[in-house]
Amino acid sequence: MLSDSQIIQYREQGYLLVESLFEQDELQRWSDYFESIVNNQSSLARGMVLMRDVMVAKKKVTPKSELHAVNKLMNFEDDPVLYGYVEHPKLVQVAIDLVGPDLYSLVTNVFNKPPDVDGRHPLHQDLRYFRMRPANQIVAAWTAISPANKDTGCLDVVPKSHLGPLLSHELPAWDDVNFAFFGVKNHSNYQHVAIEMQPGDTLFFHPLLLHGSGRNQTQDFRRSISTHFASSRCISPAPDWKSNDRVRSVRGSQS
Ligand SMILES: O=C(O)CCC(=O)C(=O)O
Repeated sequence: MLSDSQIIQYREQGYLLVESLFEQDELQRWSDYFESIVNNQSSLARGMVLMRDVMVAKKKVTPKSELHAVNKLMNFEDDPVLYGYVEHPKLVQVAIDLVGPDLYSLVTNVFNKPPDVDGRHPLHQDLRYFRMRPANQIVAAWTAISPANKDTGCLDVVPKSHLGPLLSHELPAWDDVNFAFFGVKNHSNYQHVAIEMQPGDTLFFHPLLLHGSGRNQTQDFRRSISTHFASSRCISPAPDWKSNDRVRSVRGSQS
């Protein structure tokens, strides 16, 4: 259960860092399983997509291994191992504390920022991708599997930016922009803070919070696992957002 001061911090700043929410063995299981999918030792669940980094796709970089080629795995709702993250009682409890009970998951990702590529993600607001409202009944969860720091390309956030409107987005004028990495217009004008995290730490953030991530300047992977939750009270224009093929009711979220 979150304390009142943690909930106030989330409401005022637009994000909350919960340290050590997961154990090392849980993270290892998800990480090993992710690697086994990339290395073709486990199969892709229905709808799962492995994304290659754009510099690898353009052959500007020759990856040292298949793991060095992949920047994310999307849509793991139908994978019981990885979806165990979304249904983890500790994660669900924090999400309930922030947006209320009866949750649905919207988006799922394992992020695998590899070395030797640009890999930056410009500042953006996730609400751009969601049809349901209100925004304050949606929350993102992003858990570090490996150390996320300024060297490996941790998340950067613009505190309190969730108090403003949904802004216009465009592709940044960089040479190598990964698929659909839209950023807010004039993204370099915003003052952001780096959120350095140890494995198991989890950042919860509001869908209007401006956030992005820098380049991985190390030879390690910066790996994380992430989802978004929305309350069943959210509504959307027809068709109902809950009828989307990737949306799932989160077991155990009624409590
Ligand atoms: O993991 C990252 O580098 C960026 C993730 C992100 O921006 C997002 O989940 O919206």
